[in-house]
Amino acid sequence: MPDNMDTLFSKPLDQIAPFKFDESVVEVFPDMIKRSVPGYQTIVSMTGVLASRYAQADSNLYDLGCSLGASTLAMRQQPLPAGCKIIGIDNSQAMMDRCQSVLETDTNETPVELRCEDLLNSDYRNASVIVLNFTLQFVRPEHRDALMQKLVASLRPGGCIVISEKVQFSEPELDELNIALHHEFKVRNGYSELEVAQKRASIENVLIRDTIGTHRQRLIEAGCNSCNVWFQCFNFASMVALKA
Ligand code: GEK
Repeated sequence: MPDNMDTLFSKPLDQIAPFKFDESVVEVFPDMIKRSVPGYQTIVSMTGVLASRYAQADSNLYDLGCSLGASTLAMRQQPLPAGCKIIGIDNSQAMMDRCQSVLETDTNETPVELRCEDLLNSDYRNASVIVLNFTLQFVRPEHRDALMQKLVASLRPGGCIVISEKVQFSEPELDELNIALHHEFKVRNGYSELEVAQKRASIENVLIRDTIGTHRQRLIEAGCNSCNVWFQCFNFASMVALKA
């Protein structure tokens, strides 16, 4: 079935409300994320490859902010050692309801548990892989360090964390350049200038970017031993951090 086209911001809006992951977003989500996030499909499918490389027998693989389960499915469709379980967490009930029906169409055998809860309050244990694909950016900045400490503490030695984010540049001229390139990317993917402007206004105080340096420092301070940017396009980057 073709994805429903994202037209949420196509008409002029009198008032632009802060962006929420509600039913209207769920309806258009696959189209929205593919046309808005450069490299999304590469990042999701390589998340499966990374998971397969670092997953350990009898451990948990977490997909935080799992939305409709794209990264969960990418992991589930790769060979994984015996006894792995994937745990998908998202605090949007609308996302989780749709995610459940998406997963029901997948026949792979690795067990998946979905939890509709705030990832800040979740219990993490016995992890070998933790994925945050475009999710940490929606967690209030003051909670990010403590969350990462909790996540890395739950990670087994030899495990990995995959974090994909829209990032900020410390140099204003580079930040401006990358925002402009991303804007052009969206226009070339069929969004109008009005749609780009209204979406930006809606998401402005909801999605808060960190620099790659801040992500790296947070991961290392939380107990990871190394961190690599394995994908970057404009102001979108995916990092993998390893715990020895
Ligand atoms: C993908 N990873 O397709 N607790 C739980 N979930 C949260 C929280 C929170 N505190 N804050 C935000 N979310 C997916 C895409 S989308 C990214 C992730 C985007 C959830 C939110 O409900 C949404 O489903 C997801 O994080 C972010 O690979 O839309 O740009």
